[in-house]
Amino acid sequence: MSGLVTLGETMALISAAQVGALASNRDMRLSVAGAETNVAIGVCRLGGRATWISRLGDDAFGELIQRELRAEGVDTVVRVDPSRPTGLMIKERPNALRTHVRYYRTGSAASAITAFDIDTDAIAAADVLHVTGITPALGPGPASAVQQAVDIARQHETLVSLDLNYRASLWSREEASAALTHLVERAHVVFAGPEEASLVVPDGSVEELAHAVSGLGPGQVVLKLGAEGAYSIIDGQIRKTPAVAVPVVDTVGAGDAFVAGYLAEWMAGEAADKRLDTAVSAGAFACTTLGDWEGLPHRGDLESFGAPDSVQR
Ligand code: KDG
Repeated sequence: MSGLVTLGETMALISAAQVGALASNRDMRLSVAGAETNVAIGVCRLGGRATWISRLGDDAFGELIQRELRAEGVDTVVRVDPSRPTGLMIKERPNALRTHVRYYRTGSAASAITAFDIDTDAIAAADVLHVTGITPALGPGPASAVQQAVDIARQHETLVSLDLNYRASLWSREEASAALTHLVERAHVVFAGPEEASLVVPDGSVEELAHAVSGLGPGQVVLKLGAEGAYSIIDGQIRKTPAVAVPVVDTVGAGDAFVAGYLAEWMAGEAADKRLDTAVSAGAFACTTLGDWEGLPHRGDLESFGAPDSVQR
């Protein structure tokens, strides 16, 4: 096995179909959501291979998640736990200016992941292990699983990629700071927004943050700046990559698209400029559609992206 291996929780996602208070919104849409599987799907759509390690409940949501991932070409190493449910996330737009996310994931099957769930052979044979700051926030078991996965990756020279992905509703900044600093020190590639970077280094300008994160050890530090593009320090070289301007429909999942674009190109042997160009294009493309992963681009999408508007007949 090669390609990317990731681990973490993927939940059923119920989204309100219309803008307005959830309590009076009758139309809901069922899908799936998880930062790590978003990256795995993104890599597969760009022509790479990806494997996801996790636990799911023995329920319809778990079945839906497995089915969607299989349909997207993601390999799964999943333990089905009959005693715990699959996690659930509800997404509402109380008004046109706000998206609000609520988790029902305490006690979920994935929150009981342990180091024993880690597939050593898959990580040893992989090109990249991708982890996020969400998994250690789920509890001591998932935190130890991430550590174990990183240990195995480092022993086998598998690239360790970390997206800080801070989720304030899962843990405090203090808790996150200690756990994530340790992970940053052991990662080869780190992705973060500026606010997330300030969890692990003193707050400052984008440049100061990137240099400070770089000083913790990772050879590739990529700060995601949304509409401003990206600021990176890769093998000591600083780059500012402009964003691709698009009409924004939904930004959720754009960061995962960015990471998928970067890592897919790294696995394809591409140089840093190409990795970053694909990352910003994939992130922008994902903003043009609704959904956490549905708008992740295929190769063909990126080739025609940026071309003048067209009517297809
Ligand atoms: O990165 C997008 C994610 O926020 C989403 O898909 C769900 O993994 C998720 C989380 O924990 O917020």
